[in-house]
Formats: sequence, C-alpha cells, structure tokens
Amino acid sequence: MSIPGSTNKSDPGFATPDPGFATPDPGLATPDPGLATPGPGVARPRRVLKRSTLWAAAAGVASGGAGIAAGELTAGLLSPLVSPVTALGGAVIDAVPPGVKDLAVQLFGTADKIVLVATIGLVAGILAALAGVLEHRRTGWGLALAGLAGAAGLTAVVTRAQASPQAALAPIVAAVVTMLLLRAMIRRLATWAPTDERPARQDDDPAPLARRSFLNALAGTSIAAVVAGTVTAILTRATAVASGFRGSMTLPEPATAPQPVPAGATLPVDGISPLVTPNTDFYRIDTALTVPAIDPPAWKLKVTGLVEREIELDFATLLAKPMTERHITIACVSNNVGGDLIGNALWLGWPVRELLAMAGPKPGADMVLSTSNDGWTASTPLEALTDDRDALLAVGMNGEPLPLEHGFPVRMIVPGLYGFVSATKWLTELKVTRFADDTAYWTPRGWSDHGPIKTQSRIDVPRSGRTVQPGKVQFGGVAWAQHRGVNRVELRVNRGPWQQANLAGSISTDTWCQWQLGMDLTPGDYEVQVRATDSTGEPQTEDKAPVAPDGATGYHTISVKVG
Ligand SMILES: Nc1nc2c(c(=O)[nH]1)N[C@H]1C(S)=C(S)[C@@H](COP(=O)(O)O)O[C@H]1N2
Ligand SMILES: [Mo]
Repeated sequence: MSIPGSTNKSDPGFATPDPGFATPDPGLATPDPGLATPGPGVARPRRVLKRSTLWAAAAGVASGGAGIAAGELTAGLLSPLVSPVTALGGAVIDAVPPGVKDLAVQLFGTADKIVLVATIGLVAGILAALAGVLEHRRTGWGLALAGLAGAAGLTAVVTRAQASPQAALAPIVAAVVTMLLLRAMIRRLATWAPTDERPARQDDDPAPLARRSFLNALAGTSIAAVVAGTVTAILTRATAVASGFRGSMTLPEPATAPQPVPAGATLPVDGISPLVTPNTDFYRIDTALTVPAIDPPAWKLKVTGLVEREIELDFATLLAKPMTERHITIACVSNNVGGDLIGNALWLGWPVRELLAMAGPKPGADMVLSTSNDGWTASTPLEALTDDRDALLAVGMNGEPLPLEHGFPVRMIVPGLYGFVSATKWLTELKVTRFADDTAYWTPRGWSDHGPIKTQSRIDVPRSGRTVQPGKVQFGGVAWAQHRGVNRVELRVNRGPWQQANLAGSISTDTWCQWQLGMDLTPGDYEVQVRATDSTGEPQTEDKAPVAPDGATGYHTISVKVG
C-alpha cells in the first residue's frame, strides 16, 4: 500500500524519521498549537515531524484501541469463541511456516502466545497510528485502512473452525467504532491544526476551541478504550483458564460402553438431520448473557436438602467414577413443531442415581432442584434421576469434554425430559426437595414444573415451499418419543390416507430416529404432514398447542410444489 505524501519531497518528514522525533523538541512539552511552525531558534527549516501529525497518530491509536476493545467486548459477551484478536492470532499461527513456529517456541517457550498477542498489538498500534495520520492528510484514507483491518479481522473470524454467523459482529463493531471515532477526532484536529492542503483561515481563528474539543475527544476515547479493555480482560480471563483446562484434559474411558448404533440407523437421504448432531451444530439455549467459565479444579458439586448425608464432589473425584456413555436426544420445550431446538449427542457421565444413592434421599422428597453456576435452576422429578434411565452428570459430548456453551465442566442430561426441567449446564448443586417446597427458574414465568418430552416428528426434506421434480419425491426426517421410543411414522398428502414411512433403527428409546418415504407425485401443489406413534401405540396428537407451558403439539405440515 502506498502512503499518500510519502514520496512527496515537501512532506514535513513523516516518511523520513527525523532524529528530532527521538529527542523531543522542548516545545513538545508546552501544548502550543503553534509548534507546526519551527521555533525561533531554528535557523534552517528542518524536516520536523509536525505536532499535528503526532496528534493525528495519537487519535488513530486511541480510536483503534477503543474500536478493538469494543470488538473484543462484543465477542466476550457473545461467545468465548469469536474474539477477532484471537482469530487473527490463530490465522497467523496457521499461516506461519513450521520452521518459524518452532523457532518462536524455542525463543519464547510457553510465552510464545503472549509474544504473538503483543506483536498483534504492536502491529495494530502502528496501523492505527498510520490510519490517524492518513486520515489527517486526506479524508477517507484512514477510514479505508481501518476498514481493511476490519475486513482482515472478519475474514479471520468467519474462517475459524467454530465460526457462527454471530461471530461476524465483533470485527464489524471494531471497525465501525474505530472509523466513527477516528473521523470525529480528525475533524476536530483539522480545525485546530490544519494540514498544508487545508490552510486555516487566519482571521477568524477557531484554534483554541477546536484544540480543547480535540483533546477532550482524545482523552474520552482513550479512557473508554482502557475501560472497555479492562472489562473485556476480566470477562475473558476466566474463559481462557476454562478453555485452557478443557483443551488439555483427557476424558476417562467409559466403564459402560454406549449401545451400538444399529446398521441402517442412518438413511441415505440428502438433507436429512444427521443421526448424531455435531457439537458445533448443536442448538444452544440458556439464560446466560456470557458463557460461565468454570475452572474445573475449583469446581464442586454439592448435594444438599432432604438427604441423609450432604456430599461435596470435586472434578477429579467425578472423573475417577465409573462412567457411562450413551446417545441421548435432548430437546427444548420452546421447540416449535418442525423446529430445530433438538439434537442427539453421545454423552459421557456418571449416573446421577449413584451420587444420590450415596447421599440417601429422605422419605417425602420428590424433586431435585439443580442449580447452575449462574444461579439458574431446574426441577427434576427425583424418580427420573434414580430409576434406571441413566440420567447423567455429563462431562463429555460426542467424545470431547463439554464445550463451554454446553455446560463445561459438568451438566445434567436426563433422557425423556425437556432441557428446562433437567439439563442444567455448569452444574453446581443438587438439592433434594419437594415440588411443594421449591420452585425452578421457569416455573413462575409461565412454564410447567414438569416436562416430559412429547412425541414429535419433523420433515427435513424437501424443505417447505420448495419446488421439486415430478415423479418419485423423497421425503425424509426425524421422529422422537424419548424414553418410550418411536414405533411408526406416517405421512399424508392433502389430508389423504396415512402412508407408512420406512423407519430406520434407533439407537435406543432415548434417541430420535430417521425416517424416509418416496412418494409418486404429479405436478401440483401439495400439503404434506407427518405423524409419529410411540411404542405404547399412542399417535402424536393433531391438536395444536403452543410451546408454553409444557411443549408444542400438532403435525409438522409443509407445502411442496411439484412441477
Ligand atoms: N445453566 C443453565 N442450564 C440450562 C439452561 C439455562 O438457561 N441455564 N437452559 C436449559 C434449556 S431450556 C435447554 S433446552 C438446555 C439446552 O442445552 P444446550 O444449550 O446444551 O443445547 O439446557 C438447559 N440447561
Ligand atoms: Mo429449553
């Protein structure tokens, strides 16, 4: 990139670093706006760095700092995975040849990451100063540089493995904040200390006022940058510790291996939901504004309430327990008919019933109120945690430690119950109690205190509203009736007779299963509906119910145009 004016010989010295820059002119100490003109002692006009250039650079650094801090704060609030600075660092690590990487590790050892971040900071500072100077020279040039830097951050963030659409927000916030602040400050600076291209009007000199306005803006921006940076640092430090631990831990082998996945459980239908949902695609629902970051060595699970013995369990002790690994499909009570707030994962954990057996629930108890690190609570029937259904204190999800968003280090997973009454993430306490005595988070907010998952089915393909080729049209989707199991899935076209779909084998009654049906359809408009029947012979109801208080019902209905 060329710097406007850098080849211009009349340039007052920005491009050629003047020795006077290193040994500050005594005049620098006095905040005299007249510095731009050489002092009386200067015999020959020297190539001095104009003070306005320094102020422009400072404005660039302050606005860039505030912008980056705003971006990092946005990322910190959204998700620990979307920091633009971290993503850029990751991109640099990926791009650097292995030799350089080894050298960096040799030189800096475990401090190599700190050195990388410091380098990114230094480069960002230089670019920001440059943006300030450019913007002061020529309106729009500094903004363009800030925009380019923002685009680099955006590219780094969206190409990272864990990228989600919301990840794009942080670098955009960073760039927009930087540009707005930079523009505002340079405008003030231009009135106070105009560049040669835009000489000030000598008669009506606005300099002193403009100077105060600029300095105020600079001070305000710098303070905002430091405050936002500090808040972000506090917010993300715990996250860094938690993800560091998560990255270096190994999950124990299960003592009880998962049920085998039956052959044919996955149907060859394009666009059907995968039998097991990858962690990165797994729906996320919680009330947490920032993802709680728990350092496992400091984590404890307390069992309290109506028990013979209160218990405190630490993470190492939990990991040493005989673990069970199971596929379990969890669903959100807020999942609308046809919605996607449902997912199937392989969970690794210690059965809750074993912990409760150690504590010894007292007679009369009928509920366990589980509490998360951030104070959220769920009411689970005691029976669902003590019967043989393998309710788990889960530490693993699809072979990995729980992702931070999904409850690291420990969450509950209870087959057959909606998440809001069972699947407490960032779990810290189990209070054995009675429904009559304790109330969970959602109960006073218009939701039920009980939440068995209702039998449901969904058409994944074709998507509603699509036009498909006449002939054999492939329909496919998933159906679930956790802890009862699905026996039958049927489709009907334009409210005609129900036609039975092919039901793939399910892993267990606690998981969903795929279904498929090819139907011959001639050109026209069709309404297609699906229904599932559970293993008790009870078909899902056609009656439409909203999600509150205890889960939606009705048939998933799509429209398809054949032609
Ligand atoms: N701590 C905590 N745990 C929670 C919630 C929450 O708000 N806070 N929401 C629950 C709800 S409503 C659901 S559906 C599941 C979703 O789990 P997931 O985000 O891992 O898919 O988590 C449950 N566990
Ligand atoms: Mo939920």
